[in-house]
Amino acid sequence: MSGLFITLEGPEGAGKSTNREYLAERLREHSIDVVMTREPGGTPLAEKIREILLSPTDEAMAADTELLLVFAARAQHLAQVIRPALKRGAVVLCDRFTDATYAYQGGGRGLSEARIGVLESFVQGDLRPDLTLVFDLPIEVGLARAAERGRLDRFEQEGHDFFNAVRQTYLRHAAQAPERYRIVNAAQSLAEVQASIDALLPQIVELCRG
Ligand code: Z5A
Repeated sequence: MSGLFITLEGPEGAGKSTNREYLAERLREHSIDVVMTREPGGTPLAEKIREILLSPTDEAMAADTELLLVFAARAQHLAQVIRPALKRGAVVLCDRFTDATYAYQGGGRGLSEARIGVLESFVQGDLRPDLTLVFDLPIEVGLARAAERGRLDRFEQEGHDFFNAVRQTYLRHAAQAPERYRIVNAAQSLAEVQASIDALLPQIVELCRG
């Protein structure tokens, strides 16, 4: 694989989608071939799985069901979008990936990292993101931003302890592998967050150029 795989992560309302667009524009100014995508989803079939994952239901979804659906969507996304894009040398900017599984199904739902790791190896082989930007902010700030959009999805209906575990898992993973992760303070104004991205841009462009 010759492309570059960049993921954007963080708790609810951290600004991943907004800043994915911003980063894509900056990279395109350097004539870099960028593919923007997201998880769960990124293909028509994987987007159907996303709908199942996000829709509130009367029947509680078992944590293992949630985990397997996340990886089922990921297998489809990898086959249809991510691997072909990397193969042709593109930069893939993906809004959430397996770090979200460790954060939500691991930290949030309490599933073991060993169990998640088995599926990670099964579905991804040795493919891992080259760079992960973690947009970090106090959970109350992120949830307030998400709530402004109106109806809450199945994850957004969780409580404080769940989101705190999600955030702490991201921060722990980032601390364990600082060469792969960059933490962006997402509690700042949008202009300040984008200035932080601008500051990272030279090293990201250098990575893209290999
Ligand atoms: N999930 C999982 O459980 N396991 C997995 O493996 C994966 C996912 C891959 C859907 O993801 C859910 O799937 C997710 C985890 C689970 N949980 N939920 N819910 P998602 O990424 O689609 O959902 P999300 O995190 O809720 O997305 P989001 O709320 O849209 O967040 P965002 O993309 O980080 O933020 P945004 O859309 O760019 O911005 C949100 C709002 O804040 C918007 O109005 C912006 O204009 C505003 N904003 C952004 N930045 C700022 C700043 N700096 N200041 C002020 N306002 C701002």
